[in-house]
Amino acid sequence: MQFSTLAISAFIGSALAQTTTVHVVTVGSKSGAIAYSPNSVTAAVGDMVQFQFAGGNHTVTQSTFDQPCQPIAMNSNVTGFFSGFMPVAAGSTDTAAYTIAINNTTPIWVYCSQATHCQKGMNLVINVNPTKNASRTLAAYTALAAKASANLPGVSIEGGVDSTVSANSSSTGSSSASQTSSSASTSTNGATNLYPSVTLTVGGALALFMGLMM
Ligand SMILES: *[C@@H]1O[C@H](CO)[C@@H](O)[C@H](O)[C@H]1NC(C)=O
Ligand SMILES: *[C@@H]1O[C@H](CO)[C@@H](O)[C@H](O)[C@H]1NC(C)=O
Ligand SMILES: *[C@@H]1O[C@H](CO)[C@@H](O)[C@H](O)[C@H]1NC(C)=O
Ligand SMILES: *[C@@H]1O[C@H](CO)[C@@H](O)[C@H](O)[C@H]1NC(C)=O
Ligand SMILES: *[C@@H]1O[C@H](CO)[C@@H](O)[C@H](O)[C@H]1NC(C)=O
Ligand SMILES: [Cu+2]
Repeated sequence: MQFSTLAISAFIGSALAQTTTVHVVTVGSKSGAIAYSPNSVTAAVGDMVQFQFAGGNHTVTQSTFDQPCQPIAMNSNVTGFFSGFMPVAAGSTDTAAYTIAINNTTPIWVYCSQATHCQKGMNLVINVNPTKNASRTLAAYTALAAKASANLPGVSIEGGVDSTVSANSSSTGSSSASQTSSSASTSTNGATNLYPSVTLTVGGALALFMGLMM
């Protein structure tokens, strides 16, 4: 399985360091792929999954297993997450990213709500658990998706944090503070953000910590 992990070191002052594992998923591609890569992620509680929009105009939308191309809030009491549409301009060097926090190991089913991408198999699972229910595999989700009569976006953009990662230089990402409690900004130090194994430094942690102390 193609599987990338970033280590984030969050420094609060110089006294305390904390490491968070970030699983990177590439969304689309410059050549027009209608896919998430990888499309199955295993993540522990406290990890993050970062979707990096590499090309096209895609979304990350959470659904139930049974209704693959509908936002999860339509079919359950879970609010879920929706990245909104993330068009990538031709020739852009910065990559928009959308990062979610993993709060439990319940399987998370994800689809792209652009056009018929959900039906075409632009689907992903986090923490698939066929031991718990053998019917609930990614292949079965994709088979249900293929039969969906409509592909619906989320009602509002929520559940994750937006940032920007740069493919070729040190850059500072900005996060959207309203979406999760993790509002530290990130910066990359490498040129290999799409298939990375780099260390991110969470520069905002100190400011956040100081803010909490006031
Ligand atoms: C949400 O639904 C689940 C069952 O699907 C139920 O166990 C839970 O109590 C519900 N939570 C709320 C806040 O209604
Ligand atoms: C991206 O897709 C959405 C939904 O189809 C559309 O409304 C929006 O105009 C698209 N953006 C670009 C820049 O093509
Ligand atoms: C397993 O998943 C299928 C598909 O969602 C569902 O119909 C079935 O009720 C589930 N079985 C159990 C034991 O939860
Ligand atoms: C995890 O919890 C945070 C804070 O409540 C929430 O914003 C986020 O959407 C949750 N993650 C998932 C995958 O539901
Ligand atoms: C790096 O990005 C800048 C814009 O941020 C761009 O002008 C430059 O061409 C890029 N260099 C490479 C090697 O991609
Ligand atoms: Cu798509």
